[in-house]
Amino acid sequence: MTQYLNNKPQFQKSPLRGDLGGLFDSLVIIPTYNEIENIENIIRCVFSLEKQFHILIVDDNSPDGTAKKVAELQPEFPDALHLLNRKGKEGLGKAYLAGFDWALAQGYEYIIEMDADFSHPPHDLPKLYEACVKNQGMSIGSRYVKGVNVVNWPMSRILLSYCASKYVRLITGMKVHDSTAGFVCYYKKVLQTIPLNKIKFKGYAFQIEMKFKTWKYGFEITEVPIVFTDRREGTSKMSSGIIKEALFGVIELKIGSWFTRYKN
Ligand SMILES: Nc1nc2c(ncn2[C@@H]2O[C@H](COP(=O)(O)OP(=O)(O)O)[C@@H](O)[C@H]2O)c(=O)[nH]1
Ligand SMILES: [Mg+2]
Repeated sequence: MTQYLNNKPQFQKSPLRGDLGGLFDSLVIIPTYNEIENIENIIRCVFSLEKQFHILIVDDNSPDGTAKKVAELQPEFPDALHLLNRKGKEGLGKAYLAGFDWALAQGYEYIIEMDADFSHPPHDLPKLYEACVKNQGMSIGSRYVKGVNVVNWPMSRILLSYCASKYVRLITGMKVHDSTAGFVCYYKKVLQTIPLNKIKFKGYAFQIEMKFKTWKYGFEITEVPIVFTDRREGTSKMSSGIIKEALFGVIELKIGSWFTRYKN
């Protein structure tokens, strides 16, 4: 059980991993901001899977008490359910970076990003994990491998997301169909190789930046088809600022890459 009260946690290695033949080799990081309607269900859903995953919730001090709910559930899942309490809302990118640091310090081999709102089907976690074990790079739960697999999103959001992926492909030359996807599994070496302290974006651009750098550092990327369903509970934190960041961020990434040596 882990609970940290500031953004610079002291890491203590859990005794559960390493010698147990990969039983607890993987961590699902779920960033949360006001997810009280989803948090218990998503945690229970992940722990009900046959393949064992540990969970780290990274909460940005949600006013609705999301973190408190997690803390209440921790005694039921000792050593498997972890919580990182951050001081305030800093965007999904920063939350994930804090989660990555924690996961690497703990020694997890496979580190997964997933939303709290059931948009990413938890039953696809084993499939995502297996693809990453196979390629020892990155696997992406992808909406756009074959056509468009999105349920319940308004047409405007589907178009935005789909066009964004085409735009990223065009500008960067990266052969990924769903570059803004937030359902991603990393082999730890990827996160140890990319200079995480230089990751600058926070929203969708964060997702694009991580994929772009994974690709630039020469890791393999596999897209696994999933069906993305819009949240049924709670509200989206998507904003026009996040779209703007992605729009200009992609160009910045491309230009930045001309001046960077990617040594693996
Ligand atoms: N810790 C943290 N989590 C966030 C923040 N913004 C969004 N999230 C979480 O990131 C995930 C995706 O956000 P969501 O609002 O569903 O974005 P959408 O799917 O693009 O509409 C959810 O689990 C949110 O609770 C943030 O600033 N901090
Ligand atoms: Mg969502």
